[in-house]
Amino acid sequence: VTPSAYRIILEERIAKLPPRARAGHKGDYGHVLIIGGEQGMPGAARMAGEAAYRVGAGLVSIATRGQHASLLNMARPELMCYGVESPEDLKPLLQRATVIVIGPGLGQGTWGQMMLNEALNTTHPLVVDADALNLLAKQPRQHDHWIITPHPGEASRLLGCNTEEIQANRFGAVRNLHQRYRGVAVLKGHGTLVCAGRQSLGLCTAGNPGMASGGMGDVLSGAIAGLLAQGLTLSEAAHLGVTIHAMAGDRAAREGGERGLLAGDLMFYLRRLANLQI
Ligand code: NPW
Ligand code: AMP
Ligand code: MG
Repeated sequence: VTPSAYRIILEERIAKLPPRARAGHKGDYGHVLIIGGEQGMPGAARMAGEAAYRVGAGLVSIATRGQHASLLNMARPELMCYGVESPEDLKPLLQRATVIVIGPGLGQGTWGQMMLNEALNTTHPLVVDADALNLLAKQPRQHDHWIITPHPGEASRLLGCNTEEIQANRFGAVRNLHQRYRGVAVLKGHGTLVCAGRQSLGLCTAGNPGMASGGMGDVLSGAIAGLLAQGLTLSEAAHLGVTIHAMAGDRAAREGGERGLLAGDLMFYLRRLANLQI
């Protein structure tokens, strides 16, 4: 797929986003709650949150470890940040949100497990990523209202095989992920795949190896959630989120090269692409 063909794909997919009304207010564009940021990893939650804002979410909150809340709030004041230590702390935040992301920097300890158990009680659309997927692999469940976004390592845990087997048959793997976990499955990596049903399989050929750096997947989960928050279906948000994210990576690499590309460098381009400033 050529860059100009990607432009057409993006235009078609962005057309699914309702245009912002002149009198629109932040309540019209959804409220994303990111749950993550265990010891040492508040940055993952921050990047997911910022990406959700950069594709157009109205409000973004972060539920994180107590010691990280004020730090995150200072780093990106637009994010509302809450220290959450128990399921009771999380409940009111889940009620206020319209879309949930769980996983970026969540860790796999008791705190992360407790947060995941509580988050899975919600009926809101969910993006399940990173450590939430590693926890899910130990206790598999099915949902129709979630998007799972594993990289090949996480996919191998979810399917109980090794990474090489995933990479040897990526189409089969994404179909198996969808079959076993339901909802929408996104298998990340070079040539990201999206499976939203038995007859629905998408391949993204945009993106580049500069994107093989820490935090890149956290940006993707936030971007998908920001699109869900604006009313797209699970399938639409997964396809558009993957497209915008990969194209943003390509734009950023075009500016400064692949080597040394940071996940945070995508934010500027996410905004531009979400507004069709290509
Ligand atoms: P190998 O080595 O080939 O066997 P993990 P993580 C494989 C947080 N972060 N193709 C590969 O396996 C995340 O949000 C926080 C092939 C690799 O070693 C998580 O919560 C950051 N194989 C947590 O860290 C920034 C591939 O998977 C292994 C592959 C752990 O997440 C960083 C790594 O997977 C990070 O996002 C591919 N394309 N991609 C922050 N700033 O706060 C991956 N693999 O062990 O689940 O570790 O992905 O780093
Ligand atoms: P994660 O491993 O969760 O941080 O996710 C990495 C993100 O960067 C995913 O969206 C991948 O698809 C993307 N990515 C990483 N390496 C490449 C690559 N070589 N080509 C295209 N996309 C990549
Ligand atoms: Mg990741």
